[in-house]
Amino acid sequence: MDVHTDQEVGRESFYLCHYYSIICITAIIFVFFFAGNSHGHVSRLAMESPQSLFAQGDEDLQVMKAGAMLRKVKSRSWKKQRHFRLQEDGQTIWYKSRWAGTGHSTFSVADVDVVREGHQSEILLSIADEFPADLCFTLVFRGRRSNLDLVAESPSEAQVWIRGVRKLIQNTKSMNDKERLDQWIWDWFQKADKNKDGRMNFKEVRTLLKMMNVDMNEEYTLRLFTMADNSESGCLENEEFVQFYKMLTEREDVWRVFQDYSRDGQILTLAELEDFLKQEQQEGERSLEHAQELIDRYEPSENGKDHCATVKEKVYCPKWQVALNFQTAGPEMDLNDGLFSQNGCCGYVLKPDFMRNDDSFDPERPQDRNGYTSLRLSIQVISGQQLPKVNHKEGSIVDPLVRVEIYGVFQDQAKQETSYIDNNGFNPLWNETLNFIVHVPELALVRFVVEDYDKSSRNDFMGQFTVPFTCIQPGYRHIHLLSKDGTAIPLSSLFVNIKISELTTEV
Ligand SMILES: [Ca+2]
Ligand SMILES: [Ca+2]
Ligand SMILES: [Ca+2]
Repeated sequence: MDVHTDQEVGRESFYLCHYYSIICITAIIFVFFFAGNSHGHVSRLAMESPQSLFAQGDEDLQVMKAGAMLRKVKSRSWKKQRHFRLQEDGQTIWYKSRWAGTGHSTFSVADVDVVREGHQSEILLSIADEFPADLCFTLVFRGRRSNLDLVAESPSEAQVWIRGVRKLIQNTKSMNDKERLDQWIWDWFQKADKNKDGRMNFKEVRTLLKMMNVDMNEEYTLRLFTMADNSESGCLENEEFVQFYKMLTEREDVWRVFQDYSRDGQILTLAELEDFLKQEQQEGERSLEHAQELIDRYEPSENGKDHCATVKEKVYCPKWQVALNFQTAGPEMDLNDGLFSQNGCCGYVLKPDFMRNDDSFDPERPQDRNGYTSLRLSIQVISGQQLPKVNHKEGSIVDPLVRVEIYGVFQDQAKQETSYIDNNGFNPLWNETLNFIVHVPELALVRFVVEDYDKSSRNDFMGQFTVPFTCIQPGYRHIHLLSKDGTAIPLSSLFVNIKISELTTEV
């Protein structure tokens, strides 16, 4: 278990944040992808990766695409030549040893946090006598993945890689939501276009769905495919594929929430959105302001404006599609929302008041402390989005379940889980509510774990997210899942509705 209990840490005056996985419960954000009119007027996506387009115009990146031999260093005695190159997508770095046959490794520049120049790691420092600083650099990854220490053949070669990777990181960071989504769709397209003709036939689509962790019945798949194939060519080209992807990612669960708050089911007015933020998200005073911000941000795009006359102060809901944009609410945005932000991101949080100033607190008997109130935490686990695969075989699809675990004082330790959903890691719907009583919320951690159910062996871990109870915001939220090594799993999330109330009656 990678979460420390709070009895352990609570006795210190301060407890360090990195005991916790970084937190990311993002505010709900409505983005309505405008399907436009019946002629399938969707935003254009050239079937070319945005990163790849970026890479085309840059000299360093061209050199990286051609590839180079770099020495990978793991210790003073382990330093081996590997062939590194940037792949066509302008995003993936591929490397292999000369002896590895077809075996190779890859990583995405999106997972690289920074590039350090020179002897800026213990390992590179340990070989400083052998390789001068101007040949050495370190790629530092997000999460718990270990650094990659590299030595180039010449200082100029080192510079190409240092500058190149930095540019790619910068470019990834500056991509807007639309570009990120385009990149994402493009990546899927590349993976699924087995015969590399730049079009998606029905067989490729079937394979794609399995790669995306969904076992969809053939008839329904064919229906979506036919709907998306506007040109009736029997294949999905460019925009048609985008259309298909959008149909796949339609969100019934979100649509229902929208219906609850929209009087006519088409439009959410400023007042209705404010109402939603106040009632459901419990945003209080900020609701109106936030509602206005959301509307300004997600008002119909140019396409949408053509279609429906724009009226300020309204959020439109297209007839056939409501999509929530969690895909793109990436880790960058979320990381700062967590525990660190409680105290200006300085890396530690003050121990709760009652533990510093109140002798009546005994973790074994929380009821005895002054001002004790316990809380009811009710988590409706609604749905999952694009959960990761456990087994990379194309035909293998997960049977996901969600378990919520509470860590805290002895009385608060608890676990509860949903049932599992057969064969659907793409858009499973649970709609199950898990209830907990928390006696010392200040010391409680809430961990969401997703597992692949297995009847004949232990369940497999799929993803998790852990958040201090005090950082939980009630309401409809998306929880972005992290992998075992603590890196974000792109687009993978749980949709939940969280309610916290004071417990008035004895249990
Ligand atoms: Ca094809
Ligand atoms: Ca077509
Ligand atoms: Ca299974």
